[in-house]
Amino acid sequence: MHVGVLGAGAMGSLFAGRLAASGAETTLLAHASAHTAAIRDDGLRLGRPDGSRATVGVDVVTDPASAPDCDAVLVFVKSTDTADAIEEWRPVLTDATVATLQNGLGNAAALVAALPEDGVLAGTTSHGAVVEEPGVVRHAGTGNTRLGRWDGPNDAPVERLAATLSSAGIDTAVVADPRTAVWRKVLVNVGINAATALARVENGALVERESGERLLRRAVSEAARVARAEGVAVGDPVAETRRVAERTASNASSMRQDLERGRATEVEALHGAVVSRASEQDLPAPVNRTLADLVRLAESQGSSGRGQP
Ligand code: KPL
Repeated sequence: MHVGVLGAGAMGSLFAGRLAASGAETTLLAHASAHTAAIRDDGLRLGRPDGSRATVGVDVVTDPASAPDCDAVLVFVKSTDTADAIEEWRPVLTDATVATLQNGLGNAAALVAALPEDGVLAGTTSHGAVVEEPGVVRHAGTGNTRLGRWDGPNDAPVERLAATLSSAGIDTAVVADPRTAVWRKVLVNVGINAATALARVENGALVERESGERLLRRAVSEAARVARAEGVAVGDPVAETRRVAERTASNASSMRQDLERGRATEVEALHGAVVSRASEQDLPAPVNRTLADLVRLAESQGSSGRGQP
């Protein structure tokens, strides 16, 4: 099975590296950057959670016109870039099984609207990864990956993709209801990302300090009411988010990294999406609305306002 990995951020690079290292036919599909040039020239230097390092040869394609036919494409671009990525890489996506493992609400719907519906899978992954410098990615923590067909029952291509990922050391479960998996991950992100980005603290601060604990609980409980109003069974998302904050205590959340580097954040696909879905359900969402506005304000300062590169 030839797997395309769309997006060369930390997670896309990690998945492409693990797949290529396992011998799976893999192509990293991404914009040209110092990172993709370093991977092409010197291979991907992949740090493992146990501290060991390996250099993996990964095929990189930066021009959609030169992309190979792929059986499956894993989408890892930031949710802010989903629509552009679909347009740009449409020829590769049209005939493939396409799986979004991105953060946020709305990515699967954007793919379904643009591509043949029965080709779209959605899911989540909780691995931790960081691009340390161009060509160097550290797998900071192992996690779980879940995916399933967005509309319709799972079938052989879904099982094959999950098996290919699992053989590459990315433990992957096929789930019957990827909407629930996506919402559950969104609730975790809603509880952790904006608060840690705005306060510039590590994830663990949200379980170690009362103020952090309060923010986490309020943001998650409010968003969980929206999920439940949409008919999604979210279990005990506050407890789940606390567990993730504990497990990733020393991590800088992706939103914190984005803000500190002056990059666009995924606020619209997380808190922004919760607020608009809350209003569709006639539910209040003052905590998520405030967090979203604060992140937007911080984002509008850009890198110059924060003194970061
Ligand atoms: O997914 C994450 C993120 O930072 O986006 C969490 C789970 C919060 C870990 O940092």
